[in-house]
Amino acid sequence: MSVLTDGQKRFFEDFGYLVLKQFLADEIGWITEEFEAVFRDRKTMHVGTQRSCIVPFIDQREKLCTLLDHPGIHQVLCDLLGDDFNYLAGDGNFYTGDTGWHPDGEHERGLYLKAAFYLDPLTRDTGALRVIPGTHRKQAFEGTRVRKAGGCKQHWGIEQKDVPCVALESTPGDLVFFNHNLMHSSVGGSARRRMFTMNCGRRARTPEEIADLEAYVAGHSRFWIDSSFSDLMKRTASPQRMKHLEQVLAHESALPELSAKARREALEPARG
Ligand SMILES: O=C(O)CCC(=O)C(=O)O
Repeated sequence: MSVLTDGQKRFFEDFGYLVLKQFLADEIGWITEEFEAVFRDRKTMHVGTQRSCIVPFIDQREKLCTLLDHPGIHQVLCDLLGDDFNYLAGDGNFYTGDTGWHPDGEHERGLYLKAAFYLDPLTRDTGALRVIPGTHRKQAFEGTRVRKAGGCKQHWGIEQKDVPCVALESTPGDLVFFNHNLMHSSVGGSARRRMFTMNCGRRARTPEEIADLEAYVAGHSRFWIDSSFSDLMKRTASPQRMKHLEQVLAHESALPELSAKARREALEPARG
């Protein structure tokens, strides 16, 4: 049974994002402890001058993997993407400072979204996610500069903080979903702003959608990973979870070679 109302589904479709206030209020304690444990286990020294990023993220701890099985989160993802949605990995971050305006994707087909878990209270000017509603609809903005808002200074002579937008001020326990094509940014965050994500997409059906999925998965080579998911994520998967991993697993055979190339060519894995 749907968790989202028809109005919420239409809001996501039309504006490209959806905030579920205090959706994880009862669980945010353990989620935050597990988040810290991943960085502790990895012995990541976050120095606060640049973003620290781990991919895949929830995969690193058995309990975090279960967020993909969480009845509420699972149902919202089914509501937005269909019951056979793909899980597409995600990152865990200590962000530092501002994030410039950008979309995460330029998808012409399918539907790709990000579920974002912000673990600190954030206001408009202290690092809350900012979005330009509707910009996931690429065609509607063709012939404008709005989907290139990163160039706000040249285009409009304004700072990134002054680009018209909605700031999704959040409290730990809120859950933010946004379409990968949506323009987003943040301003004024601390040097240790904690956030992790789960990327998901509608199951690919046509050859073109499969090609898009393969390109998306291949992009993970920048993180120097040979599979989109950890062994732990796969080993502990129930049949329900496996349904959301299987299409990616069937289309990631190019990843080891691409990652080997990335290791030869870059000094370190990408930080986002
Ligand atoms: O919170 C932020 O600073 C930006 C997040 C972001 O760009 C992303 O997850 O794609």
